[in-house]
Amino acid sequence: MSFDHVWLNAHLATMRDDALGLIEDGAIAAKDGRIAWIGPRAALPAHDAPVTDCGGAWITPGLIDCHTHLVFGGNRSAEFEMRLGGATYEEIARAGGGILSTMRATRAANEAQLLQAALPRLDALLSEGVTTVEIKSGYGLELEAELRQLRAARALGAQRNVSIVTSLLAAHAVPPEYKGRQGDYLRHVVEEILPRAASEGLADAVDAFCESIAFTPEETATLFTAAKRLGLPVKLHADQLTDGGGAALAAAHGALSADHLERSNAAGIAAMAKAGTVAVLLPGATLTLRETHFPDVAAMRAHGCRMALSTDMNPGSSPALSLLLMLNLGCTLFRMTVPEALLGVTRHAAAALGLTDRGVLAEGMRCDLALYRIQRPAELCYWLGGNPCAGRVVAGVAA
Ligand code: DI6
Ligand code: FE
Repeated sequence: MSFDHVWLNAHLATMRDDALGLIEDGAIAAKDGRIAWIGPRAALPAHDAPVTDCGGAWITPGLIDCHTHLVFGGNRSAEFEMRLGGATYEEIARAGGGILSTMRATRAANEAQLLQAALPRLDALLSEGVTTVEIKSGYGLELEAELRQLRAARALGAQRNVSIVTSLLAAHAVPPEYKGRQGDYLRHVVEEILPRAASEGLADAVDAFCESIAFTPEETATLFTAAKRLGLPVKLHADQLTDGGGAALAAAHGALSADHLERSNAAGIAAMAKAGTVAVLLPGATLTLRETHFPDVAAMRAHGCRMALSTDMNPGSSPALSLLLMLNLGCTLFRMTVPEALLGVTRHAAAALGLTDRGVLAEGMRCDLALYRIQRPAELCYWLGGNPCAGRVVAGVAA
C-alpha cells in the first residue's frame, strides 16, 4: 500500500472507546496528513514508506487543550501574593485588579509583543504532546485590542506546528470606560466587536463569562443569539464562583461546551448531557483559587455528560502551563478515573471545540500524535511534573 510514513514498535491508546481502545504492539500509517491505516503491527500491509521505530513508546492522539487565555500582557504574580495574604479573587476584581489589570497590560502591547509573550507559554504546552490549542480573547475589552489578541492567537499557529482554535471572549469583564454601563458595553460587543471578529474570520466561536462579577444570564443569552445569527458556535464560563444557572443556559443554546461548573446544579448537568454540551473541567483554577466547591463529576458521569479537562491557562486564576499536570489534578482533586481524564484531553476535548477530525486514532482522522516514554497510559495522570513526551506528529509530519 502507498503510505507517506509508518510508525511501529509502539503501543496505541486510540481513545475509540471508553476503555481507551488500547492496541499493544501496534502500527500507524499516514497518507496526506491523515491516518491511512492503524492496527496491530502483525497486520500491517506491505508498504515501502519510511518507518519510525518508536522503541516501545505509547502513542495517543495529539493532546488538545480546549480552554486557554494564552495571549495576554504582563502577569499577576503580585495578586497571587495578595491572595496568599488573605484577599479573595472577587475582592481583587472589584478593586479594579484581576482581569482589568491584565486588560491594561494587554492594551499596552502591540501584536508582536503579545505574540512574543505567548510563545514560551505555547511551547510549554507543545513540549508535552499538545497539538491543538484553543485561545480566547477577553483582555482587550475594546474593538482593536480584542481583534489584536485574536490576530496574535492566529499568528501563533503560523509560528509553530499546532492547530489554533480561537474564541471571542469580549464579554469577559466590563472595561473601565463603561463602568456602571454594563448594558451599553454588551451592546458594543454585540453590535460592533462580534460582527468585526466574525467578518475578519478571527473567531471560531463565541464565549462569555456568566457570573455575579461579570455578565448576567440575560446578557449572555443576547450575545449567544447574535453569535448564532452569524453562524458562530457558542461556549460559556459557567457557575465558577456562584450557581447562576449557567449549565442550563449553555445547554439551552446548544453550546459546544460549558466550562468550570464548580457550582452547577444537577438539573443543569442533566440538560448539558441531553444537549451534548461538553463539560470542560479546569482544576488549575480550582487549585489556584483554593476552591472548596468541586464540579460534580459523579453527576456528570451518572448523566452521561462528556467531560474534558483543560489548563484554563490565564494569568489570574490558573497560571497553568502543563496539561499533563491537569490530568493529575483531574484525578486527585476531582476524582476522575484515568480513562475519563485521558478522554478529557483527547476525544472529549475535540468535541468541546466542535472538531470531528481529531482526538481519536482511527483511519481518516488527522494524523496528530503524541509519543510518550511510559509503561502504561495511567502514568500520564500519575506523575506530578516531569515530561515523558518523546515526540509529536502534526498532520503526519514529525513536529
Ligand atoms: N474565568 C477564569 O478562570 C478566567 N476568566 C474567567 O472568566 C480568569 C481570568 C483572569 O483572572 O484573568
Ligand atoms: Fe477561562
